[in-house]
Parts: sequence; C-alpha cells; structure tokens
Amino acid sequence: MVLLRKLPGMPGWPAALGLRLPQKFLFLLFLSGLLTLCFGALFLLPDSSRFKRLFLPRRATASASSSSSSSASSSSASSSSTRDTDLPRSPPAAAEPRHASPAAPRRLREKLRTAARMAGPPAHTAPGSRQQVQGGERRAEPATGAPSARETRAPYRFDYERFRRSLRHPVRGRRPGEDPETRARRMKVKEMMKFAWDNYKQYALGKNELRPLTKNGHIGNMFGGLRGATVVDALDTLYIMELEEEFQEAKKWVEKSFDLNVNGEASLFEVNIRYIGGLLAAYYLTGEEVFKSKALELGEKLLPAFNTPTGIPRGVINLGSGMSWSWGWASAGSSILAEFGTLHLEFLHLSELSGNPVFAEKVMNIRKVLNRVEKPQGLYPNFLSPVTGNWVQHHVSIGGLGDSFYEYLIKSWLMSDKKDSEAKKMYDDALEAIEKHLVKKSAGGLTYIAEWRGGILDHKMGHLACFSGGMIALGAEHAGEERKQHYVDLAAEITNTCHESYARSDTKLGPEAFRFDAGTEAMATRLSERYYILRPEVVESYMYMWRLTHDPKYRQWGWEVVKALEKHCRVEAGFSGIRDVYTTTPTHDNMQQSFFLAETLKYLYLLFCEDDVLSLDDWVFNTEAHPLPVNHTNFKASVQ
Ligand code: DMJ
Repeated sequence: MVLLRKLPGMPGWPAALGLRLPQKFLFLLFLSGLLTLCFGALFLLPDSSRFKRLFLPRRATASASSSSSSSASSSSASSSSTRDTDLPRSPPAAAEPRHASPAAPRRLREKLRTAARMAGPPAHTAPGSRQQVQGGERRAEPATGAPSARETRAPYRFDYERFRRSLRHPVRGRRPGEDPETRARRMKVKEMMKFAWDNYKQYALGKNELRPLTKNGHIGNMFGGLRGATVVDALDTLYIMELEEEFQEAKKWVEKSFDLNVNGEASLFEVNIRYIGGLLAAYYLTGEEVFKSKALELGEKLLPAFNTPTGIPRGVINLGSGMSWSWGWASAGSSILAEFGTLHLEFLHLSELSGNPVFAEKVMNIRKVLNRVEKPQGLYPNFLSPVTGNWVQHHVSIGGLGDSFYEYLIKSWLMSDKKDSEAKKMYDDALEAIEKHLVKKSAGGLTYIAEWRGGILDHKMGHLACFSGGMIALGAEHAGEERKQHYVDLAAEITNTCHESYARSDTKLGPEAFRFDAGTEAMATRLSERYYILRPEVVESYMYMWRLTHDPKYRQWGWEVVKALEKHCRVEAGFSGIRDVYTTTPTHDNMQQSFFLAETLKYLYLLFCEDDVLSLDDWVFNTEAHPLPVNHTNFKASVQ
C-alpha cells in the first residue's frame, strides 16, 4: 500500500500510467495477485526451510522438523542462530528445527544412507516415487498422479525370518550335557529372577521399580512419564530363562498398558538403553511385532533432542513436546559423553527395522563431531557443548559419565560384523590413550583405571568402571596377535581388582567407588561411597572373562555374588540395594532397580550357561544387557 500512495509533486503509479478508476482497480488486483504468487513460491522452493524460518515462529517448525531425516552438519552448525544457546533445565531450550543439509558432503550423505541400508534387497521406496518425511517416518509416496501397479509396491518390511536364519546358534543354546553343579547354580539364578519378577508384578506392576520393603511401586523422574521400566527391562531375561508364563505377563502389559503418549522430562540415555534396547531385544528374540512398533514409536519421540547446532543431542527431552535441554548439573549446558555416545547400537537397529535412515544419520553425525574435535592426549573428556562441539571440561573417566561410550565403539564394530573399522580404530586409539594415562598399579599390585581431571589423576574407580574388564576382554579377541595377550591380561587384572573390591567387604558385595590412596586399596574411604545398589558391572566382567578364558574362578566368583545377594539383598518382597557393604547388618535402600533384572541376573545366568546361549558370535549386549543381533547378512555394505 505504501508503494501506491501519491507523493506530493509526483504522480502515483497508475495515474502516471494514465489509467482510469476501473482500470486502476484491475491493475491493483493483478498486482496483489502477483505479490501473493511470489511470496507463496518462496515456500515451494526445494529448500524453503530458511524462508519458513524467517516467516514462521520457531516453535511452529520445531515439531514438524523434529523427525527430519537430516543429520546436523558442520555447515548448518555455523549457520545456526546464536539465539540457540545451550540452556540449563529451566527454562528449556526450544527444539531447533534442522533440515537436510544441502552442504553436507555428498560422500557423507551417501555413507549415512548406506549405514541405514541394513536390510538388504527390500526396496525402501517404490521406483519413481519420492520420499516424504512425515512425523519422522519416511514413507514411499507416488511422485505424481495415481500410483501405477509398479509404484504401489509393499512398504518397507524387515525380513524377520531371514534374520533368524542368519543366526549361527540357537538363541537359547543347544543344552548339551553339563555338570549338575553348574546347572543347579543356573537354576538358582532363575529362581531369583522369578522371585524378583513375581514381587514386582504383585506390588508394582506398571510402576518403574519395586520398593520391596514397603511393597509398593516407584515411578521416579528419569523416564518422562513412561511406566513399566522393570517390565521392559525384564522381557528378554524372562525369555532367555524360559520363564514362559512370566514372559507372557510382561508381554501382555506392553500390549495393553504401555502408553507412549506421555509428557514429562526423560533422560534420552536411559530411555534409549532401557526401553528402546529392551523392546528391540524382545523383538529380535521373539519376532512379536508389538515390540518393534513400540520401539520405533519411541525412537521417533527421541529425535527432537538432536535438534542442536552440532546435532549432538541434549540429555533431557520432554517426550510430549519434543523440547530438550541439558542437565542442570552438567557444566555449561554440556552434553555427556556416556549419554550421547551410547545411542549407536540401538539407533542403527531402529533404522534397520524401519527402513528409515534418520536414526543412523543422527548417530553417524555424533561420530563425525567426535572425530573432528581435538582430543587432549588422545583422551575423550566427559562434557561436550552441543552448541559449539567443543569440550567443556577436561574430566576423563572410564566410569560414570564416560563408560559406555567406549563400550559402544567396540560393540559397534562387532555388531557391524567387523565392517565398521572406523569404530574399531576409535576404540583402539581411545584404549591406548587410557592405558597410557589412566591405567595404574597400586602398591599392592592391583591394576586399576584412575580418573583424569585436566592432567591430575584421581586414584579412584567407580563400580561402573568395572564393566571395563569385560569390554577389554571382548576387544582382546580381536586385537592383533601381538596385542591380544596383553589385553587378555589387562582385562583379567582389572576384573581381579573389581573382585577384590567385593572380597574386601564384609558383605562380599562391592561399594559404589573404591580408592587407591593413603594406604587404601580397593576399598571405599568415604561414607557416601559405601552403598551397593544391585549393580551389574562386576558380574558382567566375570561373564565375559569366563567366555574368553573358561577359567573356573570366574564362575566361582559369580557364585559368591549369588550367595551375597541372597544373604544381604533378598528381603521378603524382592531384592533391595544396601547402604553399606562394610557391615553384615546392612540397611536396605528399599529399591529393586530395573537393571537388576535386565543385567545383574542375566549376566549371572549366562555365566552358568554354555557359550552358545546368546552366543557372542550372534549378539552384542547393549549397555543395559539387552542383546542386539550382529548383522551377518545385511551390514555388508555397512558404514565404510
Ligand atoms: C545400567 O543402567 C547401565 O549399565 C548403564 O550403562 C550404567 N549403569 C547402570 C547399572 O549400573
């Protein structure tokens, strides 16, 4: 309108053209139509996202784009708005819309697509069709007009039968003759699992954990309103132990009562390792569609957490709104290495099962960011900014905050049927740096892995760090001949140290953290570190060491744990953590953690099984001990 106002001393446009009133009206009509067309065309351009961002409010695009199939790229990172600074928990940062990055190098994009193309021949997309991203799901849609017979090919479907045929061992083993003692011990662990499940079912079904002293349920605030953490965590253990009736009870709960339409703050990491990991494993073991569809639906809900300038996800996400933010305690709004570094296995399987590359793209981008950033002394600090992609603090640990990142590197390689050599190299390099800077020997000859704070060592090992014996054992088999024995020895030494932390306590259960200073060896020195919450890491290492060496001491050590659990943690209505491992009359914490059923009891059971039960040839365990298959057939073209 301003353009057409008649300025003093100057004729207006229509007047200047010598037009009369009806003509003027027609001219105006034509002009406004033209303007509307031009404006609309901006939105129809191939990459109209930048215009949408200019004209639409940020929130409006966030959810629509949250499931975009794009990966964050460095180029889009630099073009990101500086308003998107990393905010602590309150108020949450709005999810930043991200779109396919046209600037991402072609080779990378190809690589990402190949990474997701794990299901072999089935067509994800009908020929002559275009991909449409809708609600995060990539659907095949005819390009134009009515679909022809050729174009209406069946949608992508994971070939479960083909996958089952690719396994080299029966999932639950062949059960050859075995010595009666081993069998009896395995049956004891099975009885413990049944006891843990029955009590959960009776007093807390549908809640996240059982409170075995007060005989009620606990919900907590880690899972964003999701319920039934114990159900989902227990599914595969029940199945493997052939607790058929109990497995059916758990399955029925998932079918009838597992509600994903929740609205609350969830830990991206915990939801991924427990729920997605648990559902994926249950699907691969049984072929029951309900587990697959729930896993995929939940996976979609996690995607907005990746909408950051670097694509490094934030730690907390509201599963309803898609808003994400960093943990309030994480320095300077950073993301945690063990959290964003522990998504790879599950996300590759989400892509495999859905035919949608978006999940694989997200985790391959994380790897890209990690490969780009400089590592102090070759080490990976625990805090990284999702905004800049730089380290925020130089704290390095193979225990809490760092742990499962390293685990997922070697397991990514194994899960890819040893094709993902990038992951193997990252693992080898990281382990070399850890050994050089963090691995120490105590005066009493115990090998341990210290923590590193900007170059200063903290001579402490957390219970969580005790998984590393198993991890190094797993990797040892695949180290070059000259390194193999070295890693077998290192794994054995670390496992032995963790065993010492149990053996030196009055309960024969280990503390949350133990130290090697001021004359102390493998014992907690602080009151606050004396508790045991039914954690699995030590028996996890026993299981891997047993499978690697078949040294009977690992079964013996596992049996000592069984006896200690029975004596100190079993209560009338389940199992409970204890507050002090150094007293024989410990007080209970009234919590039966879901990982006790997912991990501790599963690893103990496997310790007393033949090696072909969930064979390591066929399966890798996610960090919550949920078995995910090695893809013997479809990873061939993998991520290289
Ligand atoms: C489990 O939830 C997982 O093993 C995770 O990686 C960290 N530790 C707990 C159990 O201790």
